[in-house]
Amino acid sequence: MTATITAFEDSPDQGQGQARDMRVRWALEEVGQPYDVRFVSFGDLKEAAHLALQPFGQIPTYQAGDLALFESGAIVLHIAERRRGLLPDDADARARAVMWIFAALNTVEPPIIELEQSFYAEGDKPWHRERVPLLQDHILARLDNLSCYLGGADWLDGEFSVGDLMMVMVLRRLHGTGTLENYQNLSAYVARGEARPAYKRAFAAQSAVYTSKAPSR
Ligand SMILES: N[C@@H](CCC(=O)N[C@@H](CS)C(=O)NCC(=O)O)C(=O)O
Repeated sequence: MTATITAFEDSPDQGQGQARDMRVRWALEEVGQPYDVRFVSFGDLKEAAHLALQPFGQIPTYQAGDLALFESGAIVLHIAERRRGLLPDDADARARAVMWIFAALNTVEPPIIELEQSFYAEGDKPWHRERVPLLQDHILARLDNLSCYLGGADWLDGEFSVGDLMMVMVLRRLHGTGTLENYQNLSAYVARGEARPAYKRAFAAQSAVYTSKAPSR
């Protein structure tokens, strides 16, 4: 059964892998699950039809048969659970892979998003300039710990897993900020993720939307 996901018709980053459908596309490519994409505008996101699928008016969503899901973490975990390739066989190692999804989404991503959003939401406030270093420090504290934990390993827990997929996607949000470059092992970790054939296929499919070379599926 072919799943259908939603993605931006016109993404703010023009298909450079930051919109969260990229996480889902990558997971689908890793497990070899075919998918269709339904493109939505920012207006569509707030319409009743989309809100019935995603109560917060966001992308991505995932539909396959009777199942409809939202939240990129839940979608990616579902994909990983249904097909081989993203979760280890060993039960304890599977639990740890899931733990890393939560760590990426609950511990590492929030300060990154807070800084990003501060520019849109508070950029014009007189105190914003003073707040930025504080928000940057929150990110650096997480990166220090993560970098220390990863050390010289290729992946967070042995073989590549869905936990790495999510962590790489979260760290990629720092592209262009100069932050990741201070951590040689984290930069190499992200590059390792981006070098995976499944990542490349997902990225090409997302960016092709903007270069009008989208392969028909
Ligand atoms: N926690 C959600 C966040 C989804 C999210 O923020 N999606 C963004 C695009 S990457 C969006 O739809 N933004 C439009 C909006 O919030 O109005 C997830 O991981 O799926």
